[in-house]
Amino acid sequence: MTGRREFIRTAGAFALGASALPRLNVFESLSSGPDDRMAWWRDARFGMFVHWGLYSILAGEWNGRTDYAEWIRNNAKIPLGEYDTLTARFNPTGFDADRLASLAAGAGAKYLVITTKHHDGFCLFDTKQTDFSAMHTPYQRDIMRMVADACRRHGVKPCWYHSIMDWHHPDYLPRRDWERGIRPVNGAEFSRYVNYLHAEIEELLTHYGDVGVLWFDGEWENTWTRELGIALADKCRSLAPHLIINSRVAPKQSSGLNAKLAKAEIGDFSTPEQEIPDRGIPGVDWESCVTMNGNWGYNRVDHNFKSVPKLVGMLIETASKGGNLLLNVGPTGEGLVPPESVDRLEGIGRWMAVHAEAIRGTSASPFANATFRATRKGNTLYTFVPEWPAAREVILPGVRSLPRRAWMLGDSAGHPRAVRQSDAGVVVSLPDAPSDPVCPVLACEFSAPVRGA
Ligand code: FHN
Repeated sequence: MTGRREFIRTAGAFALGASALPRLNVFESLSSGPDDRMAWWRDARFGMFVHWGLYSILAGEWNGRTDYAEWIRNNAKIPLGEYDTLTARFNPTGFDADRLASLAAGAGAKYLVITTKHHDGFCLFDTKQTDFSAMHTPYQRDIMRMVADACRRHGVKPCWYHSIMDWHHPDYLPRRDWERGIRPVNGAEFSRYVNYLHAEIEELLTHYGDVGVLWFDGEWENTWTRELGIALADKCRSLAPHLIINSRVAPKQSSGLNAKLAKAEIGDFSTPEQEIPDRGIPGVDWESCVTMNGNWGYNRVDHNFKSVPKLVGMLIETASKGGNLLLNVGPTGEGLVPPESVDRLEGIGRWMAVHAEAIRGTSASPFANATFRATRKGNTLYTFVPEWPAAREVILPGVRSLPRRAWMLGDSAGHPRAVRQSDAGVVVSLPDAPSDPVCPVLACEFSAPVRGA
């Protein structure tokens, strides 16, 4: 790390070799050493998030209100016993793990993070710790087994989301405010819940082969302490030394903006939610998780889906700022991926089929104030041109060395783009028509690695 920090402090130029120029860049991303546990994850840049569970059966609706999703048990104040009757209706015969994994692979996602247990406490896997699981429903199948095997068939890393907060386990505290009267605490022992949590994590990390990431959540209640977070992380690392753990294994150590931009103290990466930090999080591994519509869990009436260009734009934005994007789908109660989500995954996949090299394995943009987003990899700089400039050219601000080669990704003939020097920087000409309907990408290969300021 020091070498890297040293370079940044002294160089401050998007140049090749030694020639220094004014400080160009505040974005920086971490590069991976050969045995770096994080290497595959940093290289991937793009994963799929899957929120699926008992709540998916209700599809966001309760007592006439239709604006719920995975928080329906709490937000609709559904008593425990009543909610548990949903297990008798959990029989997602339409669920096809290969379909899910191939949708992820087809979109260009290299890992898939699926809810093994969300806050409602329902487990989608074959656990010996509770009967509140898919094994004790008409479905009687281990969904984590199905997903792990299917992911491997499609070259996608299986990863587990697991909620620390648990609205079902009798020893989990605190109770929901509204259920204190109907669900007394008497005899509840939080330490017993912690043992339960550890036992389930052991099952999840030892029964399904290599798991890429443990994506914890629900760590914000006052019963979950930093010490418990450290103990859980240690447990995970002892069971799976290569595992990547997110920052939410432990409660945030700081509040407000600092917390959002803070380096994960105990986990391996920070997790901005529904946002992409303005300047990324320099020097830190981070991953923005976002919904495709307005909900994580399935909501039948929520058709407010982001467009393919918007979603591709978010993938470009996270990569250009040195982070990963984790894009969510919420399957239905039958286990089907909503058609709007399928359309968007296939649309992103069409763009990634041509442009993945400008996302995967890249580092953050070397430019601080450019009017466009960029990524870099080795000697190549990728410039994203969603708005086709009338001048049919791109200026690489402050760049003093002419690229050896410049071309549009996807241009099968690889027509070289003309380049010239100007006071403002290198100017690269663009073809008359955009090379891609969503976001054309200009590639410039230099004679030396493109390094940040
Ligand atoms: O409460 C959860 C929410 O349901 C969802 O799982 C998101 C996904 O990151 N995390 C929590 C809210 O921060």
